[in-house]
Amino acid sequence: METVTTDREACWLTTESSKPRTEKLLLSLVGDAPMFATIRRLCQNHAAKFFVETAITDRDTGKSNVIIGTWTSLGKESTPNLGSEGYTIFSEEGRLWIVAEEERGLLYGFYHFLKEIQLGTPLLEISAQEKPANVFRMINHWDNMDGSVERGYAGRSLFFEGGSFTKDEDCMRSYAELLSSVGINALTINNVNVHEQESALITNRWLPEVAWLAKLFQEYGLTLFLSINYASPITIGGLDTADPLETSVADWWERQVERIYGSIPSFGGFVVKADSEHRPGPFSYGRTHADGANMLAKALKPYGGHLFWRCFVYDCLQDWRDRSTDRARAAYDHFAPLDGAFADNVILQIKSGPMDFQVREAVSPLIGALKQTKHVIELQITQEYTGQQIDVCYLPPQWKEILDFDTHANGKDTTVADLVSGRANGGFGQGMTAVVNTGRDENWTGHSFAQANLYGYGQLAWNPKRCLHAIAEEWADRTYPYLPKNVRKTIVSIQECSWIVYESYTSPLGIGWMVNPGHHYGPNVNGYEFSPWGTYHFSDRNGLGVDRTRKGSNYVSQYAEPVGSRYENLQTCPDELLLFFHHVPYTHVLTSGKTVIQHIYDSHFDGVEQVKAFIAAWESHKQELPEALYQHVRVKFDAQLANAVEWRDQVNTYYYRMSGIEDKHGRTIYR
Ligand code: BDP
Repeated sequence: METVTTDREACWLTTESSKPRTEKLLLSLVGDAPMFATIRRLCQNHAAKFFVETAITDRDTGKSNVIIGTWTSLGKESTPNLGSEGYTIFSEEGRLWIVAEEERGLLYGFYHFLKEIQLGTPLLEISAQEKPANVFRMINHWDNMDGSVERGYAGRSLFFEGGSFTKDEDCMRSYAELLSSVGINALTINNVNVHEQESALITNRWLPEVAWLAKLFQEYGLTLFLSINYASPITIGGLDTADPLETSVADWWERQVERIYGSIPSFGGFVVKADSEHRPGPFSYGRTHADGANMLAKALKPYGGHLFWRCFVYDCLQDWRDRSTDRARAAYDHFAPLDGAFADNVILQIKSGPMDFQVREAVSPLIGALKQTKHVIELQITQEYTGQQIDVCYLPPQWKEILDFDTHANGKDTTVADLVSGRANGGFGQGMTAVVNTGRDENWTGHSFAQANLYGYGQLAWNPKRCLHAIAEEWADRTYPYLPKNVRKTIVSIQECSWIVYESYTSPLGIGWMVNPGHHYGPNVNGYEFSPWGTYHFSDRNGLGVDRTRKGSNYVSQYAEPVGSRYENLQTCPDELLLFFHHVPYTHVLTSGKTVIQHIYDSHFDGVEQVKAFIAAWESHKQELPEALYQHVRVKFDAQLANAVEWRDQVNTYYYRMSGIEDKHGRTIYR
């Protein structure tokens, strides 16, 4: 078995100090919170290196300059209610206080302190009053027990290899630190596509290993969940059905859940992908998704467990037969009618867009349509459709656009962020989850710059209103403190425009899907055009795009008004989503004033030039960069450029041939 490398390359948490501080750190941990063991370790591993000397005591000797404790243990009067994860940092009588209601708040308070220490803030100027916007700030691993990672671009699984657990404690602790340092508080460790091997994770064969991991993660405020196979009663239980209304099935699940909680009292619950892409589900028995989910939720309920039930449900074997078979409609069509029918510990997990993590999609209309059902939004940090951690594609700007989107679900100013956090719907929004981008690569994420996507996800899940630029700068300052300021500035500016650059050389105007089937990297204009996945662009000699208007699939009607009408109307539909909603001629004029065909040519030529500009900027700093970092990024950039050129040539050539219209700037289109 391959060994897991624990000697990790720098990331935001582990970089050395470039400007050591002149103070001593005399830290008092007051009280008996079990979390203090974690904080002590974090202090020794990460904070101590910034100070000339560090000492930790377990009571306030009066000499300490930083004191950590709950309001109760410190005998202090509590400030405004910041909940179990919130914290306050303030200075009083020449000392710094990190205080919270509960111990998880202390952990996050300590991370905040650590961040400020890294950034060079004077000790007594550190001040904060924080509480997370979202209950769940979760990540989903798509890891398999053979060590492979579905849609993983950062090496093999951190958890599994060769059909077993890697069980590398140092690596697991580093990883738990990485996640909790950005406020992530829950995770699944195995793929939503649960194959035979992983079905056994809930059996006694593997429960001790799962329990070991769950306990370790719990020390960092992370709750462990498992993805389960809906058909487990058959595949591992020896029953001949998984019908949710069969008593034998419900009893079987109750027994499994009882056993799991017997070994893992902190267990979070299950994540289920059912009736989707060949996975089993309640449809096989003529039952609804509410029937399926509620049966499992009932088993989890006595232990406080949650059931995350994914809404990524569509028929992947049908073609576009009529308007009802538009794949974009599927999640809403399946789940909106079931609003209110789910148990209160079921949380529906809704992909951010109605299709599947494309570089640009409309926001899922199911978010806002659920008024009486708990739900989270699901994002994709792993760059399946966005460059696979070869191309730079910094995703927080995409997520921020989604979170700021006004659904009008309860009238104007009902943003996605307000819905998923529960602020706009009386707590039915339960937060955010995302398919993560980490693996066993030394830098965790394949491309070092891709670390920023995990960082940004954590920041936005904690506070969706945080300034994007501040997040990007903070990540760069913490990750590359040894680089001159101007180099960090270059990195930040590359990151900040990278999503739009990626969009410009790939599929145009929201049309999506022109990727190679299967692995999803690189262009293949018709790769998905003639297969039954529901992913079409309908290009012909007259025009292109998907008609989702009232005359087409009527998908627009799933939105609250006036959102639906804005998309319906060619004049008000935003350019970047035009082909997601409309089938138009090549000569259609965008609000930008360009024709669609000219936009396609221009954006593809520009996209390649932008990647060349990234490379030129990187080269201009060659002397200031350590050789390893210079090479690492340069190699990726070269691959990105080759990819961008291929996209440009295939897409432009294809549309030149389809439309017969010349580029008005007379550039050479590969024919
Ligand atoms: C798609 C991926 C596939 C996943 C699926 C899902 O290509 O590997 O299984 O999403 O979310 O994007 O279930």
